[in-house]
Amino acid sequence: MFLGLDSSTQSLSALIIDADRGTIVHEDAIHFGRDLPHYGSPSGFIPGGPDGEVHADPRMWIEALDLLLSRLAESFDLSQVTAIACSGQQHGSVYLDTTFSDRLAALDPTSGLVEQLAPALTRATSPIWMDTSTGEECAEIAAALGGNDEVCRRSGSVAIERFTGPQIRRFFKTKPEAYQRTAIIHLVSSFIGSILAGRDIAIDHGDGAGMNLLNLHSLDWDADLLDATAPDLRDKLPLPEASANAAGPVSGYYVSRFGFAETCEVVLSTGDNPSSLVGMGATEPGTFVISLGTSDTFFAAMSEAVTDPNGFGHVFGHPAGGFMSLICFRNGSLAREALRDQLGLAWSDFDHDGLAQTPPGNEGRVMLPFFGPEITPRRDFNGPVRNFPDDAPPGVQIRALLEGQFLNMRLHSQWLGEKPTLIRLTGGASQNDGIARLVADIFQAPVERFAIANGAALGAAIRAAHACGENLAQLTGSFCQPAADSRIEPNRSLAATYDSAMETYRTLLAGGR
Ligand code: ADP
Ligand code: XUL
Repeated sequence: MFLGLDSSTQSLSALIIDADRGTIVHEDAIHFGRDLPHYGSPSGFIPGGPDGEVHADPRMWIEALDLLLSRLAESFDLSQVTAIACSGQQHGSVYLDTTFSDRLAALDPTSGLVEQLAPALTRATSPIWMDTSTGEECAEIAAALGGNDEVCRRSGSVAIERFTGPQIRRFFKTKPEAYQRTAIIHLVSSFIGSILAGRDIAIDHGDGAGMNLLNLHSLDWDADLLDATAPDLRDKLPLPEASANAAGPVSGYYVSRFGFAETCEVVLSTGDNPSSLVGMGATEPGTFVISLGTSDTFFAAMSEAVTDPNGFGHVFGHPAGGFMSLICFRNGSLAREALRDQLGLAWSDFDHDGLAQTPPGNEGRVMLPFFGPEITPRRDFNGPVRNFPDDAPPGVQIRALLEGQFLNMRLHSQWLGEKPTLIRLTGGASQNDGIARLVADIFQAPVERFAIANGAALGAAIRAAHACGENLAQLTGSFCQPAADSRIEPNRSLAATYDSAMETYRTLLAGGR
């Protein structure tokens, strides 16, 4: 049995697999807003932060871990678990003083984690990936390196507001004494893994690459990026290591309190996107994952590490070695919902009154689908741009939005230099048949839909099994299966239509009509 944990924005979830039988045997989750309302974070973060700050209370993550494990121990014999691995929301960081390591080593199973660990925090709240407060710090880091091209060449991404390095720099600038008192900085994923292992564990290459600090060529912290970020930073960071490495046996706290075996191994943690790459069975190049959630994300294993010359996409470590791409599109479901509400429609009308009423390619009518600020490409908010009248019929608008979104995705994933042989679609909007068909036609690749709600926790459980010697391809083959009858083949006769729509889209984006 292998336990995967995922500490995401809104919840901490657990999934246990039986690797021999190929079955998921147990699942549970703590919803931060619902189960831990005393942290005042209905959606997993503290609302109303100033200047683009989005922070969460790390005590909430710690308390959730105790609560989840006590629930698991009530309904499952945890002594059967051979290994545990964690996944965490990327980029978020936790700041701790010199007492943290000793506290971890001496955890007392007769009292709770929060009271034992919270006194070590040097920063009461943790910036998370939704934080946009570090524009100035990004500019400073880029300038120190001689430009963003160099930051991207080394770290796989230009300096990005939500990435951990710029966040650390802001902490150093605004709270220099607290920064100085900080002995160790963890990512959410390595923080949770450290508590489980009872010692500070390494940061893996998957999540570590989301910091603007890891040099992807040497797979070590980059001396110039460290210097550009904050003083003495190397001393405050765990070492970067391969994701599949073991971190040591589970802490005695978990043996005494929840009945884990003393031999149960903790495997290094990784970020939720690298973990989902495994959980979606997309560990080989050629299979692209598109997740249509609040934002849309796109990720895939890479045959070779190339970076996005435009600076929109990211390169992270692949949890099984090598690299993966990740591209985020802020106007995902947010934009689809905005148009749905403007037109006063339901999701089912979206398909029937939208896509079904209009021809593929929309007779050349194209929309830049930005209903709010966008990060890929970077755009301040100025609303969608259309090459057709604003009062066109609903069907035209809907098709233009959806085609615009996937043309934008196709255009901004071209830097990968790879065409998909298969697309695995997940997230809320993947339920929509018309949307799934559109993805197949625009990318000219078969689409499989995934029912798995928790690809990141499944990926963590599979990684735990893989690190203990189980075969990765066999594991993904048995656990990462698409929903029955969910495969959609592309209509090959539409290839030219969408090549031409892409050119129209590109022209509109460049300011033409
Ligand atoms: P997240 O993980 O970001 O919370 P989910 O993957 O759960 O998001 O997706 C939720 C989103 O899916 C909702 O915001 C909603 O807009 C969208 N959604 C749900 N059902 C449909 C549908 N049938 N068609 C299109 N979008 C849908
Ligand atoms: C990736 C990112 C998000 C978080 C969400 O760069 O910021 O996908 O990992 O959990």
